[in-house]
Amino acid sequence: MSNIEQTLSIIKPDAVQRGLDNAIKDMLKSKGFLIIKEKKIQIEKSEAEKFYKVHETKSFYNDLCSYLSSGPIVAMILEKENAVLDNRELMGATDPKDALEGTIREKYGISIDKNSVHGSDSVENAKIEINFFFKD
Ligand code: IDP
Ligand code: MG
Repeated sequence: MSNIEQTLSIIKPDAVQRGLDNAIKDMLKSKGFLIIKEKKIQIEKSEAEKFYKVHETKSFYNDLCSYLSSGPIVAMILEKENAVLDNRELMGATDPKDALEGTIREKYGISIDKNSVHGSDSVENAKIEINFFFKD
């Protein structure tokens, strides 16, 4: 049975700044992801705080929100079979030094904070995050 899902992917400021948007999109497309919508934007810190609210008690929350709002990002709606988990697998571990070979973070991530991509972690959060960036 098919299980087509959508998930939210973000190419983070470190990767956009290094001109890696197309290389990352090519990795996604080569794994069968369709890019349904995309936009390059820079968000306010207050918007980053809303987006990452789940992390508000963490020590790194303030730096994380400053970082996500520090430069242009590319937000994308990705679609494919099992998109949420397959995107997490293609992204690799949060800390690039733990990310498996062939993953986006292994290839392009600089550090745990500058790890090049975001991806929704559940179907439920994917819906919330897609709505956050593409509600209109
Ligand atoms: P994820 O991006 O792999 O889903 P989360 O645990 O949801 O990882 O954390 C969100 C983001 O917060 C990470 O992508 C990373 O940039 C940052 N982050 C997570 N843990 C740490 C940490 O221990 N120190 C600094 N930044 C962190
Ligand atoms: Mg997460």
